[in-house]
Amino acid sequence: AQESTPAAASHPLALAPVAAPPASVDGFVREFLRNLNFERGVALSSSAPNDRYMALAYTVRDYLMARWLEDQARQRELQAKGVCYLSAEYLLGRQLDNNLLAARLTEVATEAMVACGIDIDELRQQEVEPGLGNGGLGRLAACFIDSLATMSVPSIGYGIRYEYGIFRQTFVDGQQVEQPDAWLTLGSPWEFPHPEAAQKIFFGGHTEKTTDEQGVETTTWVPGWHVLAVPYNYMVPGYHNGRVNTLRLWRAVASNAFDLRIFNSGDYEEAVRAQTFAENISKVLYPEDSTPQGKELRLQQQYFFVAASIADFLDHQLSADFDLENLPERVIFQLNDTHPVIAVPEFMRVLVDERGMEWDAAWAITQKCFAYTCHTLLPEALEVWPVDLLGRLLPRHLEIIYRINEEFLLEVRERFGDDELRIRNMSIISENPRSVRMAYLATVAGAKVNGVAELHSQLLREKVLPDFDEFYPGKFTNVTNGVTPRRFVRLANPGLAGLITEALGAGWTVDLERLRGLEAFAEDPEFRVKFAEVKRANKRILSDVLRERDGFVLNEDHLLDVMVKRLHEYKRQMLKLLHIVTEYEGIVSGRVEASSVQPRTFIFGAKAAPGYAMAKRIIHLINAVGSVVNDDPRVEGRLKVLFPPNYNVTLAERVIPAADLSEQISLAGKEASGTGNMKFALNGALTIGTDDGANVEIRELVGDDNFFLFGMTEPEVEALWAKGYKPAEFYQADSGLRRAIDLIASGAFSDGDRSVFEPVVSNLLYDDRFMVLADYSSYIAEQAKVDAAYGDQDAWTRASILNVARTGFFSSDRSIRDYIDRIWHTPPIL
Ligand code: B1N
Repeated sequence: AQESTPAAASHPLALAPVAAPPASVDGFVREFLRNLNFERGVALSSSAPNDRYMALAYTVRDYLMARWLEDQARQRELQAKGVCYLSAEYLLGRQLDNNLLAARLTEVATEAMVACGIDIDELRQQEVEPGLGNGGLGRLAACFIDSLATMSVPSIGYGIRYEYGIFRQTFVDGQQVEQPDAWLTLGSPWEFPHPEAAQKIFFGGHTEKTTDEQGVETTTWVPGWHVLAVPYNYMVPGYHNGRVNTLRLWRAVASNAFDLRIFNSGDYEEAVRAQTFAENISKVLYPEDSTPQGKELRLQQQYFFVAASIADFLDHQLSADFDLENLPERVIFQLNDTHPVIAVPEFMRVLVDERGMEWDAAWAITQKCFAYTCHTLLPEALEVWPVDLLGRLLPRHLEIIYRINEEFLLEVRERFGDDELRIRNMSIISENPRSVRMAYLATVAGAKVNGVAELHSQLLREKVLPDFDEFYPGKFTNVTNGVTPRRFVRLANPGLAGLITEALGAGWTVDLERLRGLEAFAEDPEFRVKFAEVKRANKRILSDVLRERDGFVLNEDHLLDVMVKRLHEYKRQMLKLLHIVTEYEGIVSGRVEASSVQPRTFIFGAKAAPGYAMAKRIIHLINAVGSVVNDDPRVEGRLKVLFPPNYNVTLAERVIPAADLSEQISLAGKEASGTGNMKFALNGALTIGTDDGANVEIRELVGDDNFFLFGMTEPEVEALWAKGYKPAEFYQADSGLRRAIDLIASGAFSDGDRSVFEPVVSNLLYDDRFMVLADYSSYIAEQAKVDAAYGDQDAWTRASILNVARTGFFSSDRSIRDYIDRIWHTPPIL
């Protein structure tokens, strides 16, 4: 639009974006057929389902387009303070339903498809979800951009357009096998590529210092190579507010100039190789969750996307005459974990080297323009980059980091004297091997640092960064995570959504605290019946999905006990498994009458990082236990273990609304927040959980009577470590635990081969870093209470309603409000 010719701009039709087509069934049908014919080049009669899906998606876009163009223009005109959310991951999930809902088009589109003789459900199934994230951190980013749009906060999400998202998980003989996630192969109707707006991103080379006549020293970076960053824009429509924000994901493309040089040398193969090398940068999402790999390509990805994003913001979002001194009143860059932290030295480099600003002025601005969210407590999960790697890839940035560190440590000395131990502990550079601690760099640079749940933020201050908390009073804060009620209640659970609207009216979707109004309905027997019917209907829907998808049979009378999350030892899928094996062992040993067992179906969903051997063995064991338990006639079908492969957002939307029991059983002090825990509670599952992450806040809100608490508290965990933890002692002391572990060790789940799961067993007995055995007896006792409680269905339903009524706090709209109040200070623009 900025570059349109005067002639084009003077045409009366060109003065504003083309209006949306009429929001009628007829209008929709026309637009759909136009797209099918003109964009897909097919007639309805000869179209494939993918053609129809694409045309439907294009049609939804067409309805959003005018608003999107207007909002982009307005955001530039107003120059109001806005958020640049920098995240290496966005786990978006399918777009079609979300965008239909936001644009109030669901009914019109459904009727229009009926009029065309098309089953819209079949088209929904066509969409391959963009899985551009690993788990909670990436899904949180997706919830946040939804809330930012819904709350009309000026903002833009920046990230990477991975060609391959999180791998597709399959099981072969019960073991995980990863397949590439080729999500782009059938086309991607939701994105708008802009190759003409590509940014050059430089790497490598060396720096040179020059001193002018006045003795002023300047540094220039002479890079060794570069790639192009091509932006792909996605619409992020707010819910029913007519706003459409932007998510901008960068794709790496080889630059022509670079290729040409090699090509001219006559080496064609080398030219192609160079192209492949460049385009590798956005090829694949690293599948490690909470465990950084420290690979060079990963650092390339990180720098690639933040450098492109900063340049994009400074070059294209600011008005031409913008005075950079005023940046803190104009933008806040939110760092989603340490992955984008290289943005800090990049921002300094741009201000000082490219824009000629004095170092001190630039640093003062930087310290106001960044804020950092930490998502972990696991020390091994805090990213560090070896200095030699950084120096090779980004020599100028390493110099800048050194200077930031030097001046920071000088300040520390001024305050605390030459306390060398403290200095060493606070240095951004650690020794052996010399590395940059990215969390420290983010903490020094950030205006604010936040954890993601109350307990996590407290432990972050007290255990992980205590010296920084002391040095920077007021810098640390908390923003408890949240989830979007649009996707995870309205779309995932239409039955419940309808019931809530019937009871409370329509406003709850954007004001989730209104769910409080359901407390009164918990006492209404008729409402409880309806509520229980919704849960049952959701189980039926899940049952259909699992039959179709995996050939599983789900008994809808069972208590549905669900543990879905990444496979990680700290999350303790093994504890869940020991419970199942204990129940099974009780029956087959004859100590427990099968007919007296509360029928339960256990559902697992979990991907393991491909290089995480123990996690993969645990997956194997879950499948092995499942195949033995499910087929043993002595169990009389009362225990079932289902592990659908490839758990993702799409499956979550079916599993969560059907669940009775939500498993949130991490070792206290290890799960930063959790967000699945919130989704389950909002959909009426009761939680069995430890005092960890946001479980603490869930329990406070729903009340002790409506939450199954077990296990050690974080201080108790600390005390047990201090005293000396010997898992074998717990094994000796509890006969149920002994029998369960012995059964696994006996080869009962591996055709008598004791070696297969020996590493899992000995890890538990002799190491057990996450204290599974220490919490076992408390977990088993609490599960007995779950069984008893489920026996009184009406009381269970009441507790379930109270879970929904009291967890409105966990809307991501509230999280965003907290970010605005405590960190961003970016008022919504109305
Ligand atoms: O972030 C979520 C939290 O709810 C979870 O408790 C937390 O485990 C999760 C490196 C991570 N922390 N760290 C990561 C992901 C990918 C990666 O490469 C670390 N994910 C979390 C949202 O706050």
